[in-house]
Amino acid sequence: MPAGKYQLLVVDSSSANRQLIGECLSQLDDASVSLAADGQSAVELIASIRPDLILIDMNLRDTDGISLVRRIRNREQLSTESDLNLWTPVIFLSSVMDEDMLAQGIIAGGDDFLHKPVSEIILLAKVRAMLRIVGMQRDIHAAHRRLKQIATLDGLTCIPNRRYFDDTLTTEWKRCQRAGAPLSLLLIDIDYFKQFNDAYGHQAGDQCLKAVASALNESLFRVEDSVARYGGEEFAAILPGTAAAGALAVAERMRASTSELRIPHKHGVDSFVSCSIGVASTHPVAEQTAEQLLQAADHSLYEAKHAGRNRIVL
Ligand code: GH3
Ligand code: MG
Ligand code: MG
Ligand code: MG
Repeated sequence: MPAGKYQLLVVDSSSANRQLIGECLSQLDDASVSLAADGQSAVELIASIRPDLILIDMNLRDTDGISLVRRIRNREQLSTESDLNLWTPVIFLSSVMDEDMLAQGIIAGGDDFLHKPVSEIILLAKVRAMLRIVGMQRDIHAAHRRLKQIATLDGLTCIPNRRYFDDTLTTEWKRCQRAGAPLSLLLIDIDYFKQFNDAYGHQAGDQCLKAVASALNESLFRVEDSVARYGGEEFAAILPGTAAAGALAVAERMRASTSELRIPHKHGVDSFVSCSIGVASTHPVAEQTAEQLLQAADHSLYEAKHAGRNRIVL
C-alpha cells in the first residue's frame, strides 16, 4: 500500500454534489480526492488509485450504492496481492432517510451513512474517524511485512533462510513445470569448515559464514534467482528458467568469489577458505519431484568433495 496521503474517492452521479463534497474534503491536508460519476468509472478508479476510503451515493446513474459496495467487497476477497486483508471503509450518501435501505447497505459491506444535503462538519468528522482506522491498518500492514521479512531471513548472514528456500522451491517447481521452463539448483558447502572453527574459533567462523553468504548473494544477477542458508555451512541457490550451462556459470562465479575473499585457512585448499558446489538441472515434470532434484544436487556436491573440493560437479 502506498504510504503518505490518504486517497479518497467520491462516487456521485450529480456533478454539483461531487464538486461540493470534493471541495469540502480538500480541506483535509493529508488526503487527496478523486471523483467518479458512475459505478463503472468508480470500479476502474478503485483498481488504479486503490482508495483508502470511498463515499458512495445510493442512487447512481448505472447502478445503486448497495450493488456497488457488494462488487467492491467481492473484489477485496479475490485480491491476492497481500495475505493480509485490508478494509476500505465505505460511507453512503443518501437524500432519503430509508432505514431499510441504509441497513441493507451496511449489511452489504458499508460502514456508515450521511444524509444529503451533507453537513460539512459531520462529513469531515466521519471521514477523519474512518481515516484513524485506516492509519492503524497501515501500521499493522507495515508490521506484518516486517515480520514476514524476519521470518524468511537467516539471523546470522541476513540472506534468505531454509524456510524461504523450501517455499520458493515448491513455488518455482510448479511455475517452471507450467511454463515448460528449466530449473537449476546449486548446493554450496564450505570446505573443511570444522577445521576452520577449530583453528580460528567459532566467532571467526561466524564472520566467515557472513562473508561467504554475501559473496554468493552478489554472484546472482537475475531478480528471480536466490541463494539461501540451507543449514550450518551449507547454502542452496534456486535458478528458475536456467538450464545446466547457465547454472554452471553461476556456480563458477560463486566458487571464484568465495576463493577471492582470500580468507586464510591453514587446513583449507591452497590455505584459503573455499567451497564445493553440486549442480542439478531439469525441466520439471509431474512424474518428478523437487526433492529428487535436491538429491541430485546433493549427489553432485558429494562428488565435488570427493574429487578434492573447491570445485563444481554437475
Ligand atoms: P567438508 O569439506 O567435507 O564440508 O568438511 P566440513 O568440515 O566443512 O564439514 P562438516 O559438516 O564436518 O562440518 C561443518 C562445520 O560447520 C561443523 C560446525 O561446527 C560448523 N558450523 C555449522 N554452523 C555454524 C555456524 O553457524 N557458525 C559456525 N562458526 N560454525 C558452524
Ligand atoms: Mg556441510
Ligand atoms: Mg560435511
Ligand atoms: Mg563443509
